[in-house]
Amino acid sequence: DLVKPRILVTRRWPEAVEQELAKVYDVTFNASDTPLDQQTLAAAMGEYDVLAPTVSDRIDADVIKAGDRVKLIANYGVGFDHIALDAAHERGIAVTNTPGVLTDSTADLTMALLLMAVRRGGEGERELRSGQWTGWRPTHMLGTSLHGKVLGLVGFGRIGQATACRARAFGMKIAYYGRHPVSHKTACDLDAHYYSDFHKLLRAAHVVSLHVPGGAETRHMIDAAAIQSMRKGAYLVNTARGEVVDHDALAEALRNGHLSGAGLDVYPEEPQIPEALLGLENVVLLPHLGSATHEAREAMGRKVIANIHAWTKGQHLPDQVA
Ligand code: 8YV
Repeated sequence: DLVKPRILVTRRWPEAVEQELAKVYDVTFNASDTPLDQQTLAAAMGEYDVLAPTVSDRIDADVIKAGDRVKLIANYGVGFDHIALDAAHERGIAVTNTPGVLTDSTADLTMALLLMAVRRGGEGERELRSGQWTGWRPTHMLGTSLHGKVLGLVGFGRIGQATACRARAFGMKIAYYGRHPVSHKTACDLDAHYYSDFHKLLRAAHVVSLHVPGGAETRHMIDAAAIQSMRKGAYLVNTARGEVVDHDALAEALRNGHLSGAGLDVYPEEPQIPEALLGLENVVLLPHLGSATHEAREAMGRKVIANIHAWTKGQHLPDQVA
């Protein structure tokens, strides 16, 4: 206890949680506005006891093998597809994440994107700001009503279920695809129809929303064939991970009218936006804002801190993923 564990936090956090962490440990925050490069991350493996990265860091096997001081990777975020878990496991490095505390904020943003997409919010704002709005008329910028429509959730974990509860309040019917049906009661006690067949779920849904983890298993799950299975005029919403979607296939379907619209918060190589999407009116593009609320980002910091505390005391790690 004489020597405080050295912790590297790869990005600035909200001030309150930075202070909470710095009170107890020897903490270095990356003060710059840009992520650390691979070389710096690799060097850090030999210089710190704990690494607290974010989605904007690629903690690949090369980084993990570059040093042997780090014993805990306490990720600030729920998704951990940017961390090479196998390499961490091999080296005896524990990995934790921050589940639960960003569920509501991410489900809120999913609904925002969904509503923006079906009611053409982005398009309308662009028209107005560019001085092109000529006034109210009965057929101006008509969208799609949600009542009675089917929301097809791909993945029905915490965020998928929280999105379903919100969509129920808009009168949507809920269907989902996942490896297993969910047997427990969801937070809002809803009726949700389980499809064990992914393409059947796609055919049933007026809006498809993605809530699966990223990584090799889900890469391009929404490809040209999947989009072909979606109803003509359907919408796609993605607040999960960018690489779940083949964006060339998506852009083509948005262009040729097979899909009416899409709402995206995540991209395969952030902060790059797939070029083909930028010129399309019927896609709403947000800059990875899913968990971007004061409440969630502070709670995420507190979860990271709780995992670090447990680790320093040799206790069971509350949110261990590897
Ligand atoms: C986080 C996210 O802000 O938690 C996640 O998986 O995608 C975001 O909402 C990000 O991961 C921070 O690391």
